[in-house]
Amino acid sequence: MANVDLKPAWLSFMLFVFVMSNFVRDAWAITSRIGTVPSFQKQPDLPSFYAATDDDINWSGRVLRNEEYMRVVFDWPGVTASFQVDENATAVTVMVDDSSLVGTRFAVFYDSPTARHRKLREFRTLRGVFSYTLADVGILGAQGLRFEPNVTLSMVHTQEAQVLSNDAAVNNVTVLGFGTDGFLSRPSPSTRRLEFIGDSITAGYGADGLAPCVGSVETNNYVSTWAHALCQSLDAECFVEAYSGVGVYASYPHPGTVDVTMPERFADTLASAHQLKNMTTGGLKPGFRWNVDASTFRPDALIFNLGTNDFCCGHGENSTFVEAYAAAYYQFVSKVLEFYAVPAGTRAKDLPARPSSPKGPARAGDEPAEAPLGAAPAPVVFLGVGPMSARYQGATRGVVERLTRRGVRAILLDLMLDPTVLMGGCLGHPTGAVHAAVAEKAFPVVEATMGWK
Ligand SMILES: *[C@@H]1O[C@H](CO)[C@@H](O)[C@H](O)[C@H]1NC(C)=O
Ligand SMILES: *[C@@H]1O[C@H](CO)[C@@H](O)[C@H](O)[C@H]1NC(C)=O
Ligand SMILES: *[C@@H]1O[C@H](CO)[C@@H](O)[C@H](O)[C@H]1NC(C)=O
Ligand SMILES: *[C@@H]1O[C@H](CO)[C@@H](O)[C@H](O)[C@H]1NC(C)=O
Ligand SMILES: *[C@@H]1O[C@H](CO)[C@@H](O)[C@H](O)[C@H]1NC(C)=O
Ligand SMILES: CC(=O)N[C@H]1CO[C@H](CO)[C@@H](O)[C@@H]1O
Repeated sequence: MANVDLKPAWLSFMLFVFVMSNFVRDAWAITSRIGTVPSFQKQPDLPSFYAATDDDINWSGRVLRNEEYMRVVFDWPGVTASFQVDENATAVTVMVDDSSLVGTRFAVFYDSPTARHRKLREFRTLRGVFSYTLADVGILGAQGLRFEPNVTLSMVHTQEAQVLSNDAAVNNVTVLGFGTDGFLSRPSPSTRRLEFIGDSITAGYGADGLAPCVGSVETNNYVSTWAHALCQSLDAECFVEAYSGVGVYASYPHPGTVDVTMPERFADTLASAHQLKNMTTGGLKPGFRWNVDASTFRPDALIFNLGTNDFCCGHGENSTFVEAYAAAYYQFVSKVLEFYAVPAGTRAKDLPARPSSPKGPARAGDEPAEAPLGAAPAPVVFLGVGPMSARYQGATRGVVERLTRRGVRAILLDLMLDPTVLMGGCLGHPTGAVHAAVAEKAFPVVEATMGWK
């Protein structure tokens, strides 16, 4: 949750209230939607159905592919399905089996040679198996768009597992497939790839809310974040691992959730894997291990922003803690770089397609004489600080310097805005407008460093 300095008794009480109010509101929302205006409609019969595991559908982000049942299961925010639609289609739908308690939300984007990143709509799912319209001639026409050659549709998951239900067993989302009267095909591969690793800021906690409010399916939204804005403005394909409350060395103390740090969660295919503690053993429910496969997805840059939660609660005044944070952060970044290291001797044709070598304005000493972690250049590392607090800036700068000494191209990414800017969203989090300002600040730094002008 937020990096707000509250006294512990207040904190527990407030969190209790938040959890209960969420529950009541969500229960009400479900009942009212079922009773009055449902968010799903009976779908027209569409002649073609593409299974979620079909080769024509591209998934970005961590998903569990069930080839046997031809389904794709996920719960991290930012997971994206994308595909091209031909010019004669009139509608595309998605069939979702949502096992979460309160439903989840998706945003749909349209890209064509003439219109970039146009948001068509957002929709909220219901528990159960239903179809939802992603796009049709009416929705497109209302925005002056149409199905034309080389249109790509992207469906982005905008919520976090932990908001959907406290029960890890019932908060995943399964996509069964896509219906259409046209043809779907794989989009042309993106030449720029980013991986974001962050906390509630990157997950979009409370970004659609206006304070006072708390995180919920209504107020949280990944597509309102600085991370999503950067992916779009840089035309990059993104993998996102973001989890509210998470820290590098210590997560935000929250009575309702398990204290797991990002270095531990990084191994999870489903963000919910670590959500439940086994009451008998005290151990965590094992999840599906995510095996980083550099031949499938290898980011050009890793963009971390972790520390807002670590430095809550006065931890910044504890020098032992600050040192432990810096050591854990350095180790975590090193570990992730190791996952993406390509063994010496790997033939170029075995590597994923990469853009021509970045020739950004590297300061002398930034660029290693030779890539130290393998045959292919290691991803550039950005360590973000802000916009909720700069308390972790000093320690994070130390991590950047240590990585740089080792030959890693590491950059401190300053995401702090003018102190007069109010975060405005739920529990001290940035609103979509503030996120946009953060992205605007980060954009020239990432663009220049990566040589992506
Ligand atoms: C779309 O329809 C036109 C006219 O019937 C046809 O010439 C064209 O080949 C169709 N395009 C595709 C991708 O099927
Ligand atoms: C669509 O993409 C294909 C191949 O990527 C290209 O040859 C064609 O010119 C594009 N058409 C339009 C209208 O942009
Ligand atoms: C997803 O949720 C369903 C229904 O609660 C559960 O049976 C299933 O095991 C979950 N799948 C995964 C991969 O966790
Ligand atoms: C908890 O751990 C015990 C012992 O390993 C196991 O028998 C039990 O099934 C676990 N419970 C859950 C809910 O995973
Ligand atoms: C300072 O942080 C260390 C490391 O987390 C912890 O063991 C110690 O108890 C903390 N000291 C105080 C006074 O909180
Ligand atoms: C065509 C396209 O965008 N392909 C992407 C599909 O997803 C993988 C990751 O799973 C990317 O690496 C591809 O670039």
